Amino acid sequence: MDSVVSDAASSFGVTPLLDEEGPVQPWQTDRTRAPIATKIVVAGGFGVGKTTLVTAVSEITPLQTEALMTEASEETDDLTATPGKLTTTVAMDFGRLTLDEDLVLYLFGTPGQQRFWFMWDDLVRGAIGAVVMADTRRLKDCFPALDYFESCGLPYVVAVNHFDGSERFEPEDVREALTIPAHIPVMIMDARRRISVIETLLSLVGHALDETPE
Ligand SMILES: Nc1nc2c(ncn2[C@@H]2O[C@H](COP(=O)(O)OP(=O)(O)OP(=O)(O)O)[C@@H](O)[C@H]2O)c(=O)[nH]1
Ligand SMILES: [Mg+2]
Repeated sequence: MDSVVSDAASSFGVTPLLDEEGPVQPWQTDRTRAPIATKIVVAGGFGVGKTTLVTAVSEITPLQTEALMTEASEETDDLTATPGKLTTTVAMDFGRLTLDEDLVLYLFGTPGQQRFWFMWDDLVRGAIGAVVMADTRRLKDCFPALDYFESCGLPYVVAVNHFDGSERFEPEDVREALTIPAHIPVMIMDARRRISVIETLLSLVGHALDETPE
């Protein structure tokens, strides 16, 4: 792990959780079928559901670097949209998902708060693409992530995490509001539902393949 990340994790008293990998799968030892490992970044504004997404699909106990939020951050961290939120990511989330036995996705969730954005350059290194999460109640929070991936040229998809009780919009409405180009997938999803997250990740993998020169 990157030293910045591990330093940050230890200084916040975060304990990486133990791996629960289960028995070795046949494809893991079959040398003729080496799985392709890919790195995917999950980004978006504060409290949009990045940690929830990684946790929903990871087949290993996800590594989390959550720190309790205190009154000290009251003025910077707006909890209006997520009143039940008690913790925030201070370094990264990490999880793994095997798709189709030959494709392993390593998921790296970014910290949402602006004061931790200096870690993004390290987190995105080697990634094939990014999921930019958005919440329609605070769409502008995803602009920094969109700008970041636009400027570094990393393929991305936009995943609108639909929160219960918030108004439901069509993907095309969100595309227009965020001025997302037509070739970039925009989808409405639920970060808590594994199947919904897998659809989002498959769409990113397909999009990244389309965007990457042969
Ligand atoms: N109703 C609903 N709540 C959600 C959904 N996704 C996440 N939440 C809740 O919203 C809060 C924010 O989730 P997190 O996954 O911690 O958000 P995050 O983007 O990782 O936050 P930071 O790392 O602090 O930026 C938590 O209290 C979740 O339980 C969703 O799809 N629907
Ligand atoms: Mg988080």
